[in-house]
Amino acid sequence: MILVENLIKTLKKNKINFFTGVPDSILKNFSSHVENFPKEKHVIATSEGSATALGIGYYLSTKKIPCIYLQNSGLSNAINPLISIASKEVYSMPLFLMIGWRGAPRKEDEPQHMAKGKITPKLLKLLKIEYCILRERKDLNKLEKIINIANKNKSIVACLIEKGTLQIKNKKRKSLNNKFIFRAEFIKEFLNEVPKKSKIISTTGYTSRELMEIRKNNKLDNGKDFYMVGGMGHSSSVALGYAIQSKKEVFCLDGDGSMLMHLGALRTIGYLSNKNFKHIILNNNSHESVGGQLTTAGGVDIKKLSSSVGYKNYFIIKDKKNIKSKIKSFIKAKGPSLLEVKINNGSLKNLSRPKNLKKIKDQFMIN
Ligand SMILES: Cc1ncc(C[n+]2csc(CCOP(=O)(O)OP(=O)(O)O)c2C)c(N)n1
Repeated sequence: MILVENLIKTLKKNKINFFTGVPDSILKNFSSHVENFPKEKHVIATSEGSATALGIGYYLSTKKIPCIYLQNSGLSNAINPLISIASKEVYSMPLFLMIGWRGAPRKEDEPQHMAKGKITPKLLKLLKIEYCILRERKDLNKLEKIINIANKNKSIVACLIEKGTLQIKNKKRKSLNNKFIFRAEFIKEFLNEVPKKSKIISTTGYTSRELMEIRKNNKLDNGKDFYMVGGMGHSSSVALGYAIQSKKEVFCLDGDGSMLMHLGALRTIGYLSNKNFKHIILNNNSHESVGGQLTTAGGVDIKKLSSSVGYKNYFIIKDKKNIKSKIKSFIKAKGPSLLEVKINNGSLKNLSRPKNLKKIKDQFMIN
């Protein structure tokens, strides 16, 4: 166990004062410590690639090492700027990566995390990124050594952190918003209305888990689901790829964090203009699945955004008032259409996780 306060103290002692990244559940106590820092000290990025680039900019501007934090699944988003800009063979820049290690050996985790967890140390070795594993307080010495190496060699270094390692002294309580509808309430209404033969592609985290749970518990079997247990930010592109080749109605159940991660996909959707493409953004202005850290979706006018990239229709649901008729209108309208659902933070308890993934895929692919 390591106290976040001690981790931050060690980083500060070693002149690391700027943090940028994409939130992760393993690092949520760390997030909670840095979340209110001013923008010169902390930036929540939309993707791990952007976080790396922000860190590179910070280094160019200050000559100091940035801390770039991420879940190991996002390491692949970061690899492009890491290798093609920051690596020793290119510009040789000192960067420090703090990586939440999902699927670490001997820790039980979901299949997508086990797959990435197993190769994470190998990937770092391949990328010639020196790393240490932080498990207990004395490992903070290893952290100092790694940072010295980054400084001396102008190189990228990393630490891996497993589930349950980071604890915090002063836990701040998050206030829950109750103004809007809950995700689960919307999903249930939606499943009641969705056409029988439609296809639903749902994003990473609670959205896919709630969709699966609500179907199961209420025996709602209209439409077939494909759960994007990984590949955060890509569910709309998967849905588009399907829709282009099909006459079926295709629905993407997306999150605001996920939408922002690969925002460019929206323009491809608008540009291709498939009538059967229907996009639902469940907007809670946060990364709820990994601890509720804010996204920057709150300041986005999604109506204007969607029309400017070429969507044909925009709908909004904030509460249960007229929800059935609003969902019906959205389903009926010719796409590409976007339905923004303003939701509260708060999810169903004891959610199960999609397990038999190959079976889920096979069932989805049956016409
Ligand atoms: C590439 C990548 N980075 C980070 C994560 C960790 N992660 C899983 S769900 C999630 C939050 C997604 O936020 P949003 O799409 O708004 O959905 P919500 O959790 O609020 O339902 C994050 C950051 C991940 N799975 N993949």
